[in-house]
Order: sequence, then structure tokens, then C-alpha cells
Amino acid sequence: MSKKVDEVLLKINKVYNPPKKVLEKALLTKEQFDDMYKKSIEDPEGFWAELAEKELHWYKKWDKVFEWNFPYYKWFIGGKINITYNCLDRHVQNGKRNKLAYIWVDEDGIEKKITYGELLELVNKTANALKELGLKKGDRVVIYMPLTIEQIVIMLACARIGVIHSVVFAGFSANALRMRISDAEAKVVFTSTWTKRRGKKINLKSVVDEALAQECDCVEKVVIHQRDKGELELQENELDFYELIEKQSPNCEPEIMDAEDPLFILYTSGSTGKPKGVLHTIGGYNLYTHITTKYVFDINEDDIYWCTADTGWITGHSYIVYGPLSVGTTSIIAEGAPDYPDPGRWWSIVEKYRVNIFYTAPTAVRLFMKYGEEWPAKYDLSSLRVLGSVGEPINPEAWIWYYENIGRKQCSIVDTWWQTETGGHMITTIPSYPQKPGKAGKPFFGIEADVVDEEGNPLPPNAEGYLVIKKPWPSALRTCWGEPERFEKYWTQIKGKQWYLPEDVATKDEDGYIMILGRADDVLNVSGHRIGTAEVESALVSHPAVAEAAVIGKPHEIKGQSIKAFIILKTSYEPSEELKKEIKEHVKHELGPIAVPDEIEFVEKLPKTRSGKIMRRVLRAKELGLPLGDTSTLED
Ligand code: 6R9
Repeated sequence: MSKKVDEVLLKINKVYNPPKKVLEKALLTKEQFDDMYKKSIEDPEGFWAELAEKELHWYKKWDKVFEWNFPYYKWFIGGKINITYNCLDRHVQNGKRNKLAYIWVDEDGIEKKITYGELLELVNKTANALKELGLKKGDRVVIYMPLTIEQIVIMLACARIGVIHSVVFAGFSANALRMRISDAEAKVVFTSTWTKRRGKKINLKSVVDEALAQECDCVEKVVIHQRDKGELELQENELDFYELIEKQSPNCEPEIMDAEDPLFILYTSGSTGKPKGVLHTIGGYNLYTHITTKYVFDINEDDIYWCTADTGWITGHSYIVYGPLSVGTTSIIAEGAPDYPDPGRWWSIVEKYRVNIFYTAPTAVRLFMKYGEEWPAKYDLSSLRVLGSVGEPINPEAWIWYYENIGRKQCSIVDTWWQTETGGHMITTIPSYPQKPGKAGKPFFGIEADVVDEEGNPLPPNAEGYLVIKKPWPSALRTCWGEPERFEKYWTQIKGKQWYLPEDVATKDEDGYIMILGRADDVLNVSGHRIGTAEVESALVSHPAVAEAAVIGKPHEIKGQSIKAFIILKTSYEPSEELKKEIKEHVKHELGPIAVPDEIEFVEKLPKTRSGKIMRRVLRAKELGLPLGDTSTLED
């Protein structure tokens, strides 16, 4: 074994015990967690029913906790609930009317604060406006907006009256947006005029216009949050957000929803075809995101919590909006880039607002590692207690840097493994638990996780295999919008078992700590964002010069993975640097900036199987100088 590998293993196997500051505020001790976990596995229905009753408000109690009609499952059948009542009304009624729900800041240092009482009124006004637009329970709306209070208000207003929201990350292109609008047949699209990143204004409204120019007959109205008053001349089907809600009543009774009614659709990349519309329902999702927010982050009543994600991703849905509000905490949200106007931006926010719990992605940690420890060193970060990580594996070096330079060796790190499909944290340690750098840790309550081979056989400790989850949990996806067969696939991949296959490769050590190594399928993870190779390839071949394309992920110091594309040009085109640039621009336009390949190589041929499938594995091995592995199916 090389020295480098040895060193890494040494770091991974070192155990970090929770610091004193963490233990003093911990909601559960390690022993309490272990006891509760045991109970959650022995009697999941009793376990979740008890928490559902204790932690959430129900208009009517469920008739049955769980039903599994393989592969379809339901939780809290017959239960009546409204997630916004749990996120807003009950706090307002319980003395938290004047507690801050969100503190929003932008790159220019402008700040906006909103209390639970104010948020409830804004949500109600917006919900009344949605009704006025003719929206009813079960209708879909698309939200294409930056990280703002208004964006969150619209999500909640939908949930208030049973409208299904589909949030589209504001970095996606017009084509990606159009596909999501038409797939869900959205009646209304919400957008903002612009967002700002690194001081540059990015026009969002024009992306919506471009999206709606084709295939979107379903859309009746576009509602626009004009960030500078009156900046647009509104067209016939366009409405101004504030004008629309201004005249509405601040009271709106929450629609009494069934626990299994849909809450939202969120599209995510798979290994083939177009993105899947992951569907989550209300009751189980509300409960599971509430419980994970509370115990994985150890939220105390007076804590300030900051999840740096964008509401366009699942992390934002579960851990900026629904989880934190259901628990009743105060969250920071920061629009714009982490390192603009300078690399001290995030740490100045932690200092200014005395942030206690900070949740970010490894790619951000690595970005700050590159800038150097002198940046965080300038700030008082002593308020921090729990540091979270999500989106991709955190390498031990980044873990230790985070622990030492941000946490100052006084914080616990929770490395939360989960997915859009899982709704909430699945594998992580809680703050009072011993931590191992690079290992996400233990399954959370109700989660039976294992690492197995292709046939589902258990593997010896530390062997690489497929991560599997052996039973449905409350916030598991219920279906894929319009494509039930894609949902069923998650539960039927391992023959003879009824297990959920997340398509991640992992190991499990002697203490039961799980380490996630990466995706098992053709899904890339660039800066914590899931991107399907198939999506990038189809964007590439839609360029007139491209005959065939294959993309692979390459290790990247900051982004985790970068995209390299291998392209066969049509015979009438000559390779050139100019053409590479043009093709990159094309992908940006088709999918958005996050999907643009860093590298393009023009080739004459691509490695394929005899049945014509591109062998990306072979391309990757050649690119990285790794052994080619089994090439018996290679065409030539
Ligand atoms: C929440 C989210 C899911 C994929 C997942 C895995 C990777 C997420 C991770 C992690 C290692 C972690 N992933 N968290 N890998 N350690 N703590 O990111 O959802 O966008 O659907 O991505 O991200 O590969 O399968 P999503």
C-alpha cells in the first residue's frame, strides 16, 4: 500500500469524540440514540406513531400507520394534516409570533428579517392569491426563483392550499425549465426578474420567456417578483407578485390534507433519459424532516441555524424550508456566492449572526481550503457547535480542515448521506456520537441499511458494495411523476429482495460506520449537484457539429468531479478551439452552467459494447490511467 493511502486510512479510522460544548446542548446522548434506534427497527410503526403524535399537529389521527403494497407504500393512512400549520400556525399560537423565521442577506450586505407571525400572514395572502388565480388542490405550479423569502413564501402558499409545487433551480436553462413545466403541466409559473451572483445580475425572467415560447400551453399565468419596483412592462398573462398579494386577506384556513396527498415534485437526474420527477407526500415527509432536523442538528430553542443550500435542491426543501420551520428555528439564508465580495463573506455572516449550526457541502469546504485558513481565522466563529456536510463524500482532508479551521476543534461534524428520493437524512452520526472523518456513519431512526453484493449477499467489513435500504421509511419518494416504472425500479433492482437501491457504492466497517464512495451508475456529482451523463450527452449531440458524444467524471480538487466530453464530429466539421467553445456555450444554453464540460476532446471512435452501448468505464480508465478491467464486451 502506498504511503498516501496509508495516511488516508489512518485519518479515517481515527475517532473524534464529541466536544464538551456539543454534549452540553445535545438533545440525545449516544446511548439514548442507540436505544431509540433499536426501538425504531424492532417496532417501526409504534416508533413513528409515537413521534408523529408527539411532534406534529393532526386534524385527524391516522387509521393505520403503514401499509406496503409492494413496491408502493403509505404512511399514516387516513391521517389529516397541513404541513404549513405545523410550520407556522402552531408556532404563532405558542408564543413564537415574534421569533425570527428567516434572516435573508445578499452580497451587498442588505438584510431582511421576517418573524413567524409575518411569514404566516404573507403565506396566507399568497395562498389567497393562488386561489384567486383559480388554483386548486392537486394543481401544479413551477417556481423558478432565487433564494429569497418570497420564493419560500410561494412554496408554503402552495402547501397551504394543497397545490403541488415544482421548484426549478434558478441556474437551469430555458430548455430544462420548459421540460419541467410541460411534464408537470403547470398552470402558473412564478419567477423573479433577476438574481445577483458575484456582483453580476442574472436575468431570470428572460429564461422563463424563452421556456414558454414552446410546448407550454398549460401555463395560464406568470407571476413575477419584480426586485426593482416596476422594472417590467407586464404582458397580458403576467402579474406582479406584490400587487397580486397586497389586496388579499392575511387569513387563509389551511386546507385539510390527507397524509398521503402530494406535497411537491422535484426533478433529479437518473442514469438514463430525462430527469425524474420525484414525488413526496405530506405526512411522512413532515414527520421525517422534522425529526432529522431536530436530532441531527441538535436544534435548541435559541439557536441560529444556517443551511447554505439553495431552495432549488432537495437540501433546501427539507433543511431550509420544511424541517427548520416545523421545528420552529431561526434560519439564515444568503443569496449569492460564498466567496463574493471576498472569501470572508460566509464567516462574517457566522460572526455577525452568531450562527450555531452550519450546514454546507464538501465542495464549499474545499473552495475555502484553497483560499487558505487565514480567511476564517479573521472571524469569531465561537458560536458554532454543529457543522454539517451534504451532497457528496467529504474527503478526510476536507473533513479535518473543516473541523479545525471552522469548528476550531470545538464542534461535531455530521456528514449526512441522503438523496432527493429519500426526502431526509438517512445515514449520519448525531452530534453526540463519535465521528470518523470521511465516513457518514450510522443509519438514522427507522433506516435499515447494509452494504451488499450484486445479488444482495452481505459482505465482510470494509468490502466495497452496493448500499441498500431494506424497508420504506416515512419520507421515501412515493412515485416518479408520470413514470411509475422508474419508481418501481428503485425497489426491484436486487432480485428476490424488496430493497431500495440508491445506486451508491459504500463500505461498512466493524463498528457499523458506513462510508459512501460515490455513485454506482452514470450519474455525475459536480459540486454536489447530480447531473446525468445521458443529459449532458443529449445536449451535446443536439449541437449541429456533434455526431456522437460520451461524458465522464474526473476527480476535481474543488468540484469533486469535473466533466470531460469525448466527441465525434460530423464529417463536414473540423476540430478547433473555437468549436469547443461553441459547444460548451451550447450545453450552457441547453442545460445550464453547472452541466458544461470542463474539457472536450475530439475523437474518431468511442469504446462501445457489441450491443452499441458506450462504455464510459473504459473511457474513464484510459483517461485516468487506471486498469481497463473487463473488456470482453468491448466491440473492438
Ligand atoms: C441530498 C442530496 C444524492 C447523491 C447521493 C450520493 C451523493 C449526498 C452525501 C453523498 C456521500 C454524503 N451524496 N450526500 N455522498 N456523502 N453525505 O445531495 O441529494 O442531489 O439527490 O444527490 O449525492 O451519491 O446518491 P441529491
